[in-house]
Amino acid sequence: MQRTLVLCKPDAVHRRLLGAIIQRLEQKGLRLVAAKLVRADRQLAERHYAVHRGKPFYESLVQFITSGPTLAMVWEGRAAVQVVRALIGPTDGVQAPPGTIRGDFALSVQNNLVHASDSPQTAEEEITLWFDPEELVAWEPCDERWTGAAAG
Ligand code: IDP
Ligand code: MG
Repeated sequence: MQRTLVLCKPDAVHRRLLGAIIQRLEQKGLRLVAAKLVRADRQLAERHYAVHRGKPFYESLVQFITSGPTLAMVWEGRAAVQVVRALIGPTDGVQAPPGTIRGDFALSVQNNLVHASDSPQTAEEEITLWFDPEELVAWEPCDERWTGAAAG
């Protein structure tokens, strides 16, 4: 089972879109295994976006991601990395097709609501960066007794 890091960036928190974003990941069948609200400091932001250091948008991006709370999450499921990238859509909200999170809710390139790991290797590194191991809660899907459908 694969895991991926998903961040709801400060614009998602400010715009009250956390529920809508989480709903899509849950509806797809992915499992939430960790979540916390974090105000990223500059060091965390720089480590997270190290690959973009030197690019024209880097400084603005670091400012943005440290500007308010981020909901950091780990989601698990079959091909979770690829599946979440498909659900969020391309980076630029203008290019992102309707039906994707960015396509439905974002018009900006920078303020595009969500980050998701782009490979299994990156996912491992990013999960380690944002979470301590004991913050990950592994669980199995419940059986029907939990829904009341079986024995009440
Ligand atoms: P991704 O989030 O779709 O993986 P990346 O290319 O890895 O996109 O860029 C990381 C983040 O940097 C984007 O999500 C977006 O917030 C920001 N970003 C990327 N390209 C630009 C740009 O050209 N202008 C402003 N911000 C950008
Ligand atoms: Mg990226």
